[in-house]
Amino acid sequence: MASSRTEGSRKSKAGDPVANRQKQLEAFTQGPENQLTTNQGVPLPDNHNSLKAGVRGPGLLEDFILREKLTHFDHERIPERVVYARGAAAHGYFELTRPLVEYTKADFLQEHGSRTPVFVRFSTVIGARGSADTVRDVRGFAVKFYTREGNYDLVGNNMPVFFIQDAMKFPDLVHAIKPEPHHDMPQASSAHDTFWDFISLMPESAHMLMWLMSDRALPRSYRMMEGFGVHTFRFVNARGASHFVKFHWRPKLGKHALAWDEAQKIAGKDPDFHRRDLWEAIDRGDFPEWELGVQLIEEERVDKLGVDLLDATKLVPEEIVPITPVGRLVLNRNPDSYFAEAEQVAFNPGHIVPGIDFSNDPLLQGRLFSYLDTQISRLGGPNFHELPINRGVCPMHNLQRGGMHRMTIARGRVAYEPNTLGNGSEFRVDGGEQGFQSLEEAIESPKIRRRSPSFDDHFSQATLFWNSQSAAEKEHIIAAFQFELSRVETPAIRQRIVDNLAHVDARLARKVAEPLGIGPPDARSAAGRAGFREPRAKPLLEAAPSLSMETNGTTIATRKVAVLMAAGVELGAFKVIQQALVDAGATVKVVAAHLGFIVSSSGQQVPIDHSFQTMPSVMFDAVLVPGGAASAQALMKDGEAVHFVLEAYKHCKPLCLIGESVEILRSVGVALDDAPVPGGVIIGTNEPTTRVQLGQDLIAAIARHRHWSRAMVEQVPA
Ligand code: HDE
Repeated sequence: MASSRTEGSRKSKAGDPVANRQKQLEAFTQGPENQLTTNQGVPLPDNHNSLKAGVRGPGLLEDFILREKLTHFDHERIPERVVYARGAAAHGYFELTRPLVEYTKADFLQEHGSRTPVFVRFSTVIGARGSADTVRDVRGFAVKFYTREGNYDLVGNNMPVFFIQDAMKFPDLVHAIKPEPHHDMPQASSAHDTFWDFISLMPESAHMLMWLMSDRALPRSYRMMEGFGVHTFRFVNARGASHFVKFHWRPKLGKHALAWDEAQKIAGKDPDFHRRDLWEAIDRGDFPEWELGVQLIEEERVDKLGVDLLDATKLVPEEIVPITPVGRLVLNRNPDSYFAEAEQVAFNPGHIVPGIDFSNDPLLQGRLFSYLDTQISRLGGPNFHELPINRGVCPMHNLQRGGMHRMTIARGRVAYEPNTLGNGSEFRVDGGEQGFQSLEEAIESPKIRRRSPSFDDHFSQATLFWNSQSAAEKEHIIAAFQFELSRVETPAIRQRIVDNLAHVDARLARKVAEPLGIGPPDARSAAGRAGFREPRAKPLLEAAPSLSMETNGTTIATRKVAVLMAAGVELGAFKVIQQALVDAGATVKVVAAHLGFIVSSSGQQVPIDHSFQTMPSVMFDAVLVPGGAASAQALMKDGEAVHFVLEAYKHCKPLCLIGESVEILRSVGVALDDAPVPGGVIIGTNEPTTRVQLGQDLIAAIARHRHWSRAMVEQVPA
C-alpha cells in the first residue's frame, strides 16, 4: 500500500493527472491470484473442508481458517445509502474547453485543455439497492473531481429543481416516499398514499411533481440524461469577486426517455437495464460524454431575475440566462470492484475547493451537514476519506488522529497546533490569505425560523414547465398522474392533488381527475389550505423550449436495433440497411425464435444473436423486419414475434417493415395503405433501388427517438 504522504503530490502537474490517478488506485488493486491465503498471509491447505474431529466428527473451534472465512462473510454488507441506494459508477475525466479565470480561481477551471480525473455515480433515489433501474424516479448524477487543490463534488440530479425548499422537510419527504413503514411496501415507487398525502399538503413541490410525472423520470439511459447542480453556487475569482452559478450537464447522445409501459416491463425483464447499459457502453469503447455548462449571474442582476436563486424549487430558464459551455465529461473506465468503488464512494456537496462557494439556499445549507454525517454510519467511522476511491490526488495532512480503520501512520508526538515539537521550530496556522477562503458576506439579520416571502410563488414555474411540453409530453404527464393517483387508496388525497393541479393548469387538473372517481378539481379548496400561496399572475415566460425533450433528431450512435427473421428471409435490403445503421454507430442484433443460424432465401446462413424469450422488444430502440414470404409467414405464426413488433409499435419505436412482413402490423388493423403512414413506421420492398433510402429513413426515424404522437397506439394490443 502506498503511503499517503507520497501519493499524488503536486508533481503530478508535470504528468498526466488522469493516468496518475489510475496509478494511485492501482497501488490498492489486486488481480486474481491462483493461490489462497488467510488475511494474515498464511497459505491455505484446502478451501473445501473444515477442521473436524474425524471425517464424520464435530467441527473444531481451533479452525481459525473456517472462522476467519465465515466472520468476514458475516460482515460483508454495509448499510445502503438511506436515499440513492441503487446506482452505477464509472471513472473518467473532465476536460476544460473554456477557462473561467475571470469568474473563479478554482484550479481545475483555469487552463484550456486541462484534464481532471473524475468518478461519477448515477442512481435512483427511492428504491433499495436491489430494486429495479427503470422505475419512475429522480436520478442522482454525482461527480467527484479529483483536483490538485482537493476533491470537488458536484452532487446533482437529472432534474433541475427539488421537492422542498428547506432541509427541515427532507426527512419528512423521504419518509413519505419510501415504502410505508408498517408493511415496507411498495418498493421503489411513489405511487402510494403516504407520498401523495404529504405532497398534497406541500404546494411548494408542485414544480418538481411536474418533472417527476414527466418523461424525465424515465430516462432511456444514464448516458442520455441531463444533470443539474440544482442549487445556486458561487464562483469566486482571484480578486475575491463573486458570481452566482448554476451547473448543467448535457449529454452528447441527446436526452431521451422510455415509454411508461416499457419501463415497467424492463423492470421485470432486466432490472439492471441502466447499469448494464452504462457498463456495456464503456466496455465496448462507446464512452459516454456530457458537456458542462454554466449559467453565470452577476450579483447585481439577482433582484431583476424574477426568481429567487436561493429557492431550489425554481430554475432559471436558459432562455433568460444562457448556458455557457465550459468543458466535457468523458467516462472511459468501468470500476474494478463495485463494492470498493461505487459502494464506498462518499459524495458530499460540502467538498468544495478554493474558487467555489455555497449560496444561502436553505436546502443546500442542510445538505452541508447531512453527507458527512451519513458516511460515518454507512462507512463505519470518520476515516472514509482514506479509502482509495475517496482519496484526493493532492497531499492531505492535518492533526486528526485515530478513529475506526485509520490507515495513515502519522509520525511523531505532535497532534496539536500551535507547537514547537513537531519540526523543531514554532508551527502556527494563522488566519490569512492562504487556503480556502469563505466569501465574506455582511449579514445583519434577526435570528429567525421562517421562510422568505420570496419563496412563496409555488405554481408559476410548474405552469411554465407544463406550457413548455409538446402535446405528447403533456399526455404522458396526465397519464402518469392518473396512474399514480389511481394507486392512492384515500379519495381525499386524490382530490387534494387535483385541486392543487388546478393552479398549474385547468385542463391538466380536469384530465387527471377524470378516471379517479372524485369530484372536479376545486382550485378554491386548495387555496384555502395551510401552506398555500396565491400564484403569481404570470409565469416568467410563456414557454421555455429547453424544458421539453421532444427532438427533431440527434445521433443514433449506440442505439440498439432488432432484426426479426425466420427461415427463408430475403437478405438484400437487410444487408444494405444493416451497414448504414452500423456506419451511423448503431448496434444491430438478429433476434429469432431460437439460437443458432437461419437459412436465408438464397441459402446463406445468418447467425442469430438472441432469442425472443431472452431479448424482448423493450430491450431495443427500433425494429427491422426484412422481407421474404416464408420468413414473414413463420413470424406471423409465432406469437412472440408478433408481440415483439406490436409492442415496439405501441412504445412508438421506429419500425422498418419490408415486403411481406408489413402484414404483421396490418393484421391488427393499423392503417398502412392510406397516407399518411403512422409516424416512425417505414414500409418498403426488397427492390434494390430503394434500399439506400430505406436505410436513411430508418436512421432519421431513430434519430427522433420515439414517435410519441403515432396513431392507434391505444388500440394495438401488446
Ligand atoms: Fe442528497 N443525500 N440530500 N440530495 N443526494 C444523499 O448521502 C440529503 C438532495 C444527492 O451517488 C445521502 O451518501 C439532504 C438534493 C445524490 O453516493 C444523504 C437533502 C440533491 C446523492 C443525503 C438532500 C441531492 C445523495 C444518502 C436535503 C440534488 C447520491 C447517502 C437537505 C442536488 C450520491 C449519502 C451518491 C445522497 C442527504 C437533497 C443529490 C442522506 C439532507 C436537492 C445524487 O446524506
